[in-house]
Amino acid sequence: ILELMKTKIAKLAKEKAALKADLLKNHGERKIQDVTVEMAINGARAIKSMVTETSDLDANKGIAYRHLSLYEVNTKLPKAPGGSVALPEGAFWLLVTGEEPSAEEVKGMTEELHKRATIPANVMTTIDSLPKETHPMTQLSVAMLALQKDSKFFKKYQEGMKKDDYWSYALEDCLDVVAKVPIIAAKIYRRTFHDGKLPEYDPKLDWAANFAQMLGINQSEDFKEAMRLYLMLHADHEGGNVSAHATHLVGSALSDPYYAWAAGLCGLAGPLHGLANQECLSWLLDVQKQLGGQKPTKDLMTDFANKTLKEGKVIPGFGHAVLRNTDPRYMLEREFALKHCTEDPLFQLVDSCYQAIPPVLLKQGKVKNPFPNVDAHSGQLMHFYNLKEQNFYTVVFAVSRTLGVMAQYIWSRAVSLPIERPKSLPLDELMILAKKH
Ligand code: AMX
Repeated sequence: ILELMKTKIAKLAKEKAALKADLLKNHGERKIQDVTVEMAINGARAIKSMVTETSDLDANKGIAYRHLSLYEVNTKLPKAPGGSVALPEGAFWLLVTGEEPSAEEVKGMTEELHKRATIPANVMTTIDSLPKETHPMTQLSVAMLALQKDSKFFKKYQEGMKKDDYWSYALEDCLDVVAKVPIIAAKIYRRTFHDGKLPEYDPKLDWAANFAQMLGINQSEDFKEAMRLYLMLHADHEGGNVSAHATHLVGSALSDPYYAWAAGLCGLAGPLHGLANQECLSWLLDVQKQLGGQKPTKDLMTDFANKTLKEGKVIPGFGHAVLRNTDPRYMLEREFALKHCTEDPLFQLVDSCYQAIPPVLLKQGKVKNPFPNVDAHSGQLMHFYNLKEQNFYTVVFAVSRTLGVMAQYIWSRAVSLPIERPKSLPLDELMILAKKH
C-alpha cells in the first residue's frame, strides 16, 4: 500500500508543482489582499499568507478535507464492518493522496499502520520517568521528542538526501507517528489515571478502535464507533490554527516531523486552543451540579446563559473565530448522540443549550457567531463512554490532529514550501507606516 500511496502523491505533487510554478512566474506580483494595521496587531487573523493543501475552512460550511465537506467524508468514506462512521485512516488517506480511498485502500492503510505500531523501549522508559502529575499533554510532547531518535527524515538529511526525496522520507516518519501516537496516548492515560497496565495492541482492530480498547475503560462497539467519529472529525482544520501553524513553521526549517509535531503539541496544549474542550465539559458539569437534578429546560438554560453573560464570562462551546454557522463537527456529533445516548442527562443538557443559547447570544448582539462549536459536544460523548478525566481530552484531540498535521507536513515538503519568515515590526514603526499610507 505504501508504494500505491507514493505513486498517488508523486502524481499529484507534479501537478501541484506546476501550479505553484505558474502562480509564482505569472501571478507572483498579483495583489490578493490589503494588510491593515489591525491585522498586523491582532494575530495575523485572516491574512492570506500560507499554503495548506489538505483542508480549507469555509465560514458557513465548515472544514473541507480536500474539497469534501465533513458530511461527505462521513458518507462516502469506508466504514468499519457494521459501522456507520467513516474510518479516520480513510480520512488520512484522503488528506495525503487527495483521493477518496476504496475499502481495499483503507484496509491497506490500517495494515500499514499496524506494521509501524511498535514503541521503542526507551520511549516507554522516558514516559515512565515523568512524575504522574505531569500534564498528559506534557507527557505526549516529551514522548514525541523521545521518538525523534528514529526519524528517517533526519537520518537521510544527514546523509545528504536530494530535495526531491524529502517528501517520501517525511511520509515514512509521518506514518510512523500516526501509527504510534494512539499507543503512546493510551500509555499516558493508563499510567496517569489508572493502574499503569496497558491493554495489548490488537492488530485485528482499526486504528481508532484499537485506541479506544487500549484506554481500557470501555470495550463496547459503540465507544469504538464514537472514537472513530471523534478522530475523523478533528483530523484537520486548515494551516493557520496554532498547532498546525506551529508544526508547519518548525517543519519549514526542515526539522523532522517529530520535532515539528512536538512544537505543535505544545501549542495545542494552550487554553485558547486545544484545552477549550476540557473547559466546555467543566462548564456543563458545573451547570448540571447547580441544576441539582432539575430538568434542563430551555427556559432554565436561557436564565443560566444570561447569568453567565452578566458575570462577564463567555459561554464555552459557542462562537468561533472563523465559522459563522453551527460547526458541522458539532452537528455530526449531535447526530451520533441522537442515535446512541439520548437518555444521558448530560446529552439532555447539551441539547437544551443548543436550543437556548444561540438566541441569548444573538440578543446580546456582539458575538459574530452565536452557534455551537465542536467543543460544546465532544466532552459529553467522551464522558458518556466513561472517559471522564478532562485533563486527558486534549490528548485525544492530539491523536486525531496528528492525521492532519502529518498530512500537511508531507505536502509542505512535496510542494517544496520554503522556510517561513514573516516580517515583524515594532509598534512605533507600525505607527510611522500607518501615517505614511
Ligand atoms: N459567550 C459570550 N461572549 C462571547 C462568546 C461566547 N461564547 N463568543 C464571543 N463572545 C464575545 C467576545 O468575547 C467578544 O466580546 P468583546 O468585544 O467584549 O471582547 C465579542 O463577543 C466578539 O467576539 P467574536 O468576534 O464573535 O469572537 P472571537 O473571534 O473574538 O473569538 C472564540 C472566538 C471562540 C474565542 C469566542 O467565541 C469564545 O470565547 N467562545 C467561547 C469559548 C470556546 O468555545 N472556545 C472554543 C473554540 C473552538 C475551538 O477553536 N476549539
